[in-house]
Amino acid sequence: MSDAYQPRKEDKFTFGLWTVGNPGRDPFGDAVRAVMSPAHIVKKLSELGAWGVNLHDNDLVPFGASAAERDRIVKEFKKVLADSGMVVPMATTNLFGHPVFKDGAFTANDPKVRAFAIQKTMRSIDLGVELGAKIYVCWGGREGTEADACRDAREGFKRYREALNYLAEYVLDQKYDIRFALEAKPNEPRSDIYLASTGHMLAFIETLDHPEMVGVNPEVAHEHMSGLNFYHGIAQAIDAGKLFHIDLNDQKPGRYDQDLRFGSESLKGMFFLVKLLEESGYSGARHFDSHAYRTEDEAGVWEFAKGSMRTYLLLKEKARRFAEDEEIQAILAEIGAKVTKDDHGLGQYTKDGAAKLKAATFDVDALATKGLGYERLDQLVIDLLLGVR
Ligand code: GLT
Ligand code: MN
Ligand code: MN
Repeated sequence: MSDAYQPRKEDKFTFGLWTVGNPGRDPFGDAVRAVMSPAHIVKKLSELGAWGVNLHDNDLVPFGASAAERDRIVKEFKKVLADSGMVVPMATTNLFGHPVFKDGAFTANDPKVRAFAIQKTMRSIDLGVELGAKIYVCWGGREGTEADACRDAREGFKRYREALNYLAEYVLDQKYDIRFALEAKPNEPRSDIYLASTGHMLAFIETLDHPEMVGVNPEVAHEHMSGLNFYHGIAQAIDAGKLFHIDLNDQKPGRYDQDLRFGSESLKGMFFLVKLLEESGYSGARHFDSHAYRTEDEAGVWEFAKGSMRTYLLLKEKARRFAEDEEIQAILAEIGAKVTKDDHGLGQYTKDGAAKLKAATFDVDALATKGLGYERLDQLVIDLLLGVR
């Protein structure tokens, strides 16, 4: 492996404990790999060049553990982190695994379930803060329905909002330095999940009491499940100042949530994504939320982890070459892709200007028949990605 593609801490690559730790269980078959301890995962990932790990409360502390047991586990884990130079930039809560959450957590019909979900989340935020996390991810996997007769969907949003408002007040009250990142998914494990896409999340955030504390954590696979252009979604999140975190993986269109290795399926889309992340000044973690194929043993899991980071760095290098490619850049200048100060040719609105614009004549036929040359441009991108440029 060439050194140029060797991950470094500065690359900010992270993996969830649940990702490389995934033992390969699926709805049709049992685990194919042994469960790895968090300590082993942290050490291995550090050796491979990752920056940190992220976790759900129960990836580290078993459900129902006593306070003393929790404290012992956390103390030992902190030592492992320190010894291996790894950080925990993001934490989250498992609000989907236990049967108590079968009707949702924040949106469940039973108020006791909703209260339990808030209690579990507050404790999980405490844990995250103790480990140094600055981002708290909220993925509402069970916040949805099979039978829409069970509640007015508006009630679902209201409960979701109440929960997030409550948690934001908790964070403020505790003076924690942590922000929320909401993760959308259209379906699975529920038949339909509320707030199905990053776009839905962005709109919902503006209805919260503390929108400034809340952003998004988009996942490649989840937007691709909805047939959406992930690159566009990320651009919108960045434009809104809301890209707090990102889940990198891959997905074939129209299927269940595959959580495939980053870049293993949608190379071109992932190229534009990496280019955007790198050029936008996004400074958060590059988090891989994916897992190795079920065919793999532990060695295959580490190949998966190495491959995820390597592909990101390969695409980053391609983005650099795109920016330095004279022919590509000349075409971009020619077609008006470059952002200029007065890029709409409109300038600031004035009464006079609007009157002139209304009276102006356009050679519409010439504009309509002009070829734009995007075929040539796109082929140059393909040549670049396939290594002949
Ligand atoms: C679960 C889900 C992911 C979320 C994780 C955070 S858990 O694996 O499929 O997309 O990001 O809760
Ligand atoms: Mn995810
Ligand atoms: Mn997923």
